[in-house]
Amino acid sequence: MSSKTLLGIVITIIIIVAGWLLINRKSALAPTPTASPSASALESPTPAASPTGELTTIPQGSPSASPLLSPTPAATGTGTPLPPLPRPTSHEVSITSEGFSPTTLNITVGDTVTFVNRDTDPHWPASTPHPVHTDVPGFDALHGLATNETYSFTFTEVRTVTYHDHLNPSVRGTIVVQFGKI
Ligand SMILES: [Cu+2]
Repeated sequence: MSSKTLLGIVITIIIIVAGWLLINRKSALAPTPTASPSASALESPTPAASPTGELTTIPQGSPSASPLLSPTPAATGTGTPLPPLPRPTSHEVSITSEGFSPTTLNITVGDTVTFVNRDTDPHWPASTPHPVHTDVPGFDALHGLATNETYSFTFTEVRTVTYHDHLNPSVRGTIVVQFGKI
């Protein structure tokens, strides 16, 4: 009986001690997270304080820094009317036995024109003059396009471009590259 009672007391003490330790842990853990935010809160004012310290020591740094900051919101303010700026567009010129269609195409600088051979015979779009194709460097399919084959070129200069079918130089076309609307 007495040993059982003793055992019961010991177990009770163990449970109490265990419970006490558990509570202590929780209470010890609880302040830790609250302590770390407060520590970070203490750290954040510190760098904020050091720039102000630099500003007083180096006055040149503060004027250059503030003009840099003020244009940023000004740029976002002007950014609102910017969406109307033209976006590069793709255009298609089909090639048939009758020639290029459309014969004259108006595009905006930066736009891409894709030539599609809709004919059974091969066609070779290339820049003026024949046969060197040097007027618009790079504007040259370099081979006769097979049926349904495409060739794309992006026009980056504001100008009127003339081109032809290298396999039938009398077949010509014009692309008018215009400024984008601002
Ligand atoms: Cu040619």
